[in-house]
Amino acid sequence: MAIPALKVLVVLSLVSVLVLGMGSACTGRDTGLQREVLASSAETSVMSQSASQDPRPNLWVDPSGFYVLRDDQNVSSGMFGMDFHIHVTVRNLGESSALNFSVFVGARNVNGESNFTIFDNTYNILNTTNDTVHVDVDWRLLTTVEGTCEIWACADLANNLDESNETDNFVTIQFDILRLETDVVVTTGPSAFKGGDTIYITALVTYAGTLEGVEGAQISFFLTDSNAAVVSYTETTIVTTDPSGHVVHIIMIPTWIDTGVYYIGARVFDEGKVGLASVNIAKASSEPLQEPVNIPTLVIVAIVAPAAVILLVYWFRLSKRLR
Ligand SMILES: [Ca+2]
Ligand SMILES: [Ca+2]
Repeated sequence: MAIPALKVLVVLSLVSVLVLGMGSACTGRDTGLQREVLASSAETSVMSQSASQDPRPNLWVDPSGFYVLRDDQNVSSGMFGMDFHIHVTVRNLGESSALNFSVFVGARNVNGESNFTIFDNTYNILNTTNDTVHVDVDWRLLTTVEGTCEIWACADLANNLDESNETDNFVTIQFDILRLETDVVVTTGPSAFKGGDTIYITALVTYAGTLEGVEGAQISFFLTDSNAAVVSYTETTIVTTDPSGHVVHIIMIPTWIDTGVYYIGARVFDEGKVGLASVNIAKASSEPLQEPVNIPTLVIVAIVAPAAVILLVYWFRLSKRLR
């Protein structure tokens, strides 16, 4: 039995030598790389300790989660009357809950001349790690002033929440407001009229080159002659298109107008469009062909007529005394 015991002892000794040898070989490869890894680990540990020591929340507006959609497509431009959807993603990267914080969305032009709020609301993020609030905003562009602007989003705008990082709460997207280009189709039912008649107009305003109606467009109508000159006293009041881009209105045809072919023009905001629909206007049947009395004529009549009456009375009294 002594011999097998000796064999086992020898084998164990050899294994021990091999293991120790390998261990010393690993130790022998403790190169600069290993020291760098260890140092890096130590730094990471210090950083994580430092971060973990800051108990404050930290709101972060994720730039990749901030975008403007139209019909579910990402867009960076638009025109008056178009509807957009703005999406904002806010995360709390901090170590405690972010309570009762605001999210504002706005637009400003790049010159800083105008800046307005599109949306604001208050949110809570109760969990402490990477929890997220998704803010969805419907926005209709209601300016015709073209130019480059920025859509912006800001978490905790008034800085009511003490955060471990206050510099990552604001993001912007460039957004170009394009000139409103429209097509206008005017229909009148009958196309033959006479002086003194009323023309009933139906008009459809669409984005140029499309069938999409423009809602909220301000439009007025007028008559032009064949030289595209606006006929006096025919411009209508301004009316606003409905959600489908339609509008109905009337034009009063002056009784004094010459017979002939005329055209109905329209003015969409400040842009005039002429020759949209032709109308044939005949002589007024019962009204005399005369220009309307204008204001200077009325003023002269108002001054001269009383003076004439006073003079007449004075002359009458004077003639009575002379008798
Ligand atoms: Ca922050
Ligand atoms: Ca803050």
